Amino acid sequence: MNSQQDKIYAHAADQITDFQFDQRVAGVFNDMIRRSVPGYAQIINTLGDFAHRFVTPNSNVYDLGSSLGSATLSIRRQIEGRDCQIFAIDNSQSMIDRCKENLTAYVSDTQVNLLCADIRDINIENASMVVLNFTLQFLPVNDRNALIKRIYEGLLPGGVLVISEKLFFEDTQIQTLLDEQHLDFKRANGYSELEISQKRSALENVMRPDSLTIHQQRLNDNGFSHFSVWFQCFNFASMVAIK
Ligand code: GEK
Repeated sequence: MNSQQDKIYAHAADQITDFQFDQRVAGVFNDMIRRSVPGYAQIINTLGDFAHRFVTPNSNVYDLGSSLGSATLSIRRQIEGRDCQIFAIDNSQSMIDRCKENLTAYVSDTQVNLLCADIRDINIENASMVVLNFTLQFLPVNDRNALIKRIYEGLLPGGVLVISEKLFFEDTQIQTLLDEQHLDFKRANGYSELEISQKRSALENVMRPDSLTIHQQRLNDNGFSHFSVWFQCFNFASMVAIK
């Protein structure tokens, strides 16, 4: 997948506006997410492995907040011949346009329905797998429970939900430690102090991480009976919940 290098916050801006998934971000997104999210490539690959295990014939798969389609592509490769449909949904038209190009670059017999829509408004049904790969953290906090409830209702028994998120830690010492380690990861990937601090300001009102306790509680409250973190690097984690 082609991507320009992310230089969006490389120059000092007079004013930092809230982060948006616009055309500029969509153009550099692959580079941005790989240099900003520790473990991203491993998580994407493993989503394919989960799909191989959990996706049942004639069922639906939902990739909620699909961006450029990395998760969808990884899943699609593992479920050929199962007569499934993937619903890849994002409310950024710029992401959808680029995602379409990425998906059509590969041949597949699995239908992908690419929709520009708010994930709070879509129907979820007959699902054997739902993915929220770094998307839930961008929803208003008060809307998260309702989405998890609808996902649970739309999943088939034995179906899987994978949620990857940046985590918040109530223990301030741990929060500071893991946050610093994440910043070191970004520095090691070539981001300057200016880029790091401007991006941080842009995300402040837009991305609100929950703690692991809140995630687990929300999943339990909505009926998921099996839950575990399956991956963690610093303050980034991926969780698996089974209906
Ligand atoms: C990946 N999953 O590469 N409805 C639909 N889409 C939304 C909404 C919403 N309410 N809110 C945010 N988005 C991807 C990465 S990025 C994560 C996901 C990140 C979309 C938004 O447009 C963006 O494309 C995506 O969720 C979040 O595996 O940038 O850290």
